Amino acid sequence: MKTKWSSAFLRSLAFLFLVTPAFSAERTFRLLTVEINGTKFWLPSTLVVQKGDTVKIEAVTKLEGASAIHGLSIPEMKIQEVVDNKSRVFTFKADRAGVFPITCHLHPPHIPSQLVVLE
Ligand SMILES: [Cu+2]
Repeated sequence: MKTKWSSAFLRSLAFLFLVTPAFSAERTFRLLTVEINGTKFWLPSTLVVQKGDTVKIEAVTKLEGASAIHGLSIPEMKIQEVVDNKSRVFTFKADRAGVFPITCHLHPPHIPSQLVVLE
């Protein structure tokens, strides 16, 4: 008897997930520039959001001196920021689905990250 109740409960829960419409939300990420063995990149390297979400990024570098200044660019979202060791916050709307590179426009050889916007 207990198994039947649990099964019905799980089916109801699955139904709720299927009929509940996706709605946009604010997604917040904290990105850091790091250097490992002479290679610089942003961490986390992948940001995943839903189309329509408002994306809030707090970016900062943890590197010292002149190498503390880096770019954070997502051209498809019209984002191009210069970031140093003071926290910088910016917001944009993920208005189209796809996989978009996040690069340092000041130093193109840096390893790109990616923004994944799900449909
Ligand atoms: Cu850079």
